[in-house]
Amino acid sequence: MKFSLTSLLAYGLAVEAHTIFQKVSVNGKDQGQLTGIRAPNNNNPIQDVTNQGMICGASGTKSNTVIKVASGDRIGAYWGHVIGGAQMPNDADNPIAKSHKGPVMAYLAKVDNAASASLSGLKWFKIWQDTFDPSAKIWGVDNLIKNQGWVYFSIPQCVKAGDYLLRVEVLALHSASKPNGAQFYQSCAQISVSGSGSFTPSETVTFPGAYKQSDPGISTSIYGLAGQPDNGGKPYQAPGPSPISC
Ligand SMILES: [Cu+2]
Repeated sequence: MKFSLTSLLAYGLAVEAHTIFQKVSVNGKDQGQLTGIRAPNNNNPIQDVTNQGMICGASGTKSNTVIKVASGDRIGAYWGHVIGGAQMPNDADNPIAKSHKGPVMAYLAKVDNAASASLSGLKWFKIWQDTFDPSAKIWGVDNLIKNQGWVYFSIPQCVKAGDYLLRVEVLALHSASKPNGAQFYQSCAQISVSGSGSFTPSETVTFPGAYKQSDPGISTSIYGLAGQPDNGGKPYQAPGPSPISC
């Protein structure tokens, strides 16, 4: 097949300013690219909250590794514009375009075997989120960019030992006032947690199902009167449950 320069520009070189969660660190130790990760093969967002891709992204690569962590460990989740990070030298949209303001959230679901677990019917609970600071006008995504693609959170000390899928999500809200305009980016990490915690969540959610298109954190305009992405100076309510506290 022969491509004209125009079609190459339109398709081959089209730069979409999206992102992929693709790597984990444990207490600062990088576990390696796509190691222990189920990630989509491309950086396109899910824009339909009823899509199966809401679980761990569109099906793509799947590692056989299960990452060992202890409850209380500090987990880093790395986001890049494409798999590997930058799409080109000086990629201004790596790890994600600055326009893509929104929260970053992490969920766990207990599974028997993280390497082989099926994604359907899992019971998720939220362990962390970085949403929006109305006084500083800083979104979770701003902190992700400041940390060169990394977000950090701890596996709560109370979490019971065993295998889990760790779902980390960026919700980009720059077009969220349009129908199905919110962009959901998520992958999952396969982890095995050790420790003496005994927490079992009393409330869990499923994906898809946890979010509705009409949720105030999903169908929303983040632009204030001056056109800045400051949520009009108001607090922002992220979709899904509150993170567990223990
Ligand atoms: Cu995008």
